[in-house]
Amino acid sequence: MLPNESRIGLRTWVVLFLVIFPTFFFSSAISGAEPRVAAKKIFMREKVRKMFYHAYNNYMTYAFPHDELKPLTKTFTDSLSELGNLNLEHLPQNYNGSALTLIESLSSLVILGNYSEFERAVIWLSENLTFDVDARIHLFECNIRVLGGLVSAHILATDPTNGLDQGIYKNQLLNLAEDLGRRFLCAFDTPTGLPYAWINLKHGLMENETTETSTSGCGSLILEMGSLSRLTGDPRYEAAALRALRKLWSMRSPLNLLGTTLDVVTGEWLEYSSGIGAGVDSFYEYLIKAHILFGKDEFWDMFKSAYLAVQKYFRHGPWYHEADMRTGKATYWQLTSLQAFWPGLQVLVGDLAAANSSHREFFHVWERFGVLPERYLLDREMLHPTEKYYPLRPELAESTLYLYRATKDPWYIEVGESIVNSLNIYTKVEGGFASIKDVTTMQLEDHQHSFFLAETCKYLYLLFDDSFLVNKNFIFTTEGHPLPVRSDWHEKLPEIYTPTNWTCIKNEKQGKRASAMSLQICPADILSPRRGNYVHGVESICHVPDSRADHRCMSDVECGVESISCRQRSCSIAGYCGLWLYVI
Ligand code: DMJ
Repeated sequence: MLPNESRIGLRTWVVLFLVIFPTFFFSSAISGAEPRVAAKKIFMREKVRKMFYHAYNNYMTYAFPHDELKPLTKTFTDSLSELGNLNLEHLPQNYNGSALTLIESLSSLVILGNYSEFERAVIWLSENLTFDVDARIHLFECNIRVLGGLVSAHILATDPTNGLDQGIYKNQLLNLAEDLGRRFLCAFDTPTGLPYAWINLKHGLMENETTETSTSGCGSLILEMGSLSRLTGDPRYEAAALRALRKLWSMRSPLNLLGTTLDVVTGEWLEYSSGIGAGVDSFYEYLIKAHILFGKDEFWDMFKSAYLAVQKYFRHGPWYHEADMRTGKATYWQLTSLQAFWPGLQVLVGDLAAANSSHREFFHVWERFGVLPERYLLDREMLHPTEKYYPLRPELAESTLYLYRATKDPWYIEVGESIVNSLNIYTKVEGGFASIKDVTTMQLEDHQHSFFLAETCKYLYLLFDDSFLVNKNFIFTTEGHPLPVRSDWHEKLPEIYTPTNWTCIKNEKQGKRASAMSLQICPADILSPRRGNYVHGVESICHVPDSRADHRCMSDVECGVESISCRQRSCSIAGYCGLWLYVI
């Protein structure tokens, strides 16, 4: 059962949050608050400012223009190709970084009012940054960090109220963003429209690239790519992201649940269990934020159904476990650090009671360990044996900010203070802020993630001083980059998806294999050693027999040959075509 707020009507609360709350709350940015709280907020704001510059200056001294800082050894890591790359596969040989942390810091510099440093950064990026690099990148990570960072900073740079010298800025960041967006388009050239998780920035899609991706990987692109389309007038970015999102939504179960991983070529789920954490989190976030940013009912309708399903099947009191999308039955009872963003999302829809109760539980865990461990097994009441780390994540600070802005309850200021103190006690080192490898020993790890500057410091700063938001409506991308809510963006989105005439970069080495659509490589007839005869090659990537109304198969022959592997597809006992039983 949802709390009363939800029954009033979620959309009413979104409107309230965007229209009434800003007027009421922004007027009290710092000065209007009760004097003791106001004094604490100023004190804490300055503490966060120091944190930001300690992280930023060390990055600029020891790591720039490489991607991220290694604060313990005061050196750098060119980590763009490592993001989302758990097995560290296909790392580039000749890549020297893309100033990732600087790009991620741009919007924070504006929020902190440091326009001169912002200008310096813009000039450096426009003169030096290139995406024509032989690096395999994770589309989702590159989208939220680099494309989102550039698009947001471009909007901030063109806003005269931010005090930037308008003579200097000539759309350099937008040009860079557009170049990157064009490179992204190759990833969407699949039979389903669902994008590949990985592309090479220089060569496009690589040979034998994995077809596996995640729900957030397909469903969290619309804010950045939609904004890029609105800013450039080129509808392709928005159309590609929208098509992927629609396809993903069409794959939901009758319970309105989605899984966690899927295949972009076949459009089939690979992992049916999902929750609100890793691999899925920002999918929900982008549905509601896309509705706010682009004003389209379609996003709202998707969000409402998805949100209600989460509350129905994942929620257990203040906790959220995982469930099987097909049955709604609980699978994993785990608290993960990423889930802590959820109360912030609930504030956006006005589900304040639920938001508050979950936020309190996350904060109790923070207090117990000093920070939030990556994964805690709720059913066994113990830390996950290999995920005891805390990589400076922002999610708890993010939810605290949303809850404070919606309630003005000074308790959230205390929560923020506690987060700031923990970060300073446990993670601050001479060379920056280090991740925690193990929350039971507080052993450090030599990595300062770029989202510490893009999100963690930003949300904490805004908690204590939200003057940047006075009289303005922004949504924040999942990486904390602000995008303004503008009435002229509330127009119709392109309904028609036209994948023709795309000018994406193809992998020259691979020629025709750059596109999964062009993988028609199997011979017409294939000899099956199992049967000793020739099997007719159907050459369909995602073939389903259409002779029967329920699209089920009766025999292997009906399933044809899968054109990527040239393997005979087989008909399962349940009557579904797949590759799971026999190999030719
Ligand atoms: C950020 O990169 C984004 O918030 C993403 O959506 C998931 N979380 C990380 C930081 O924890």
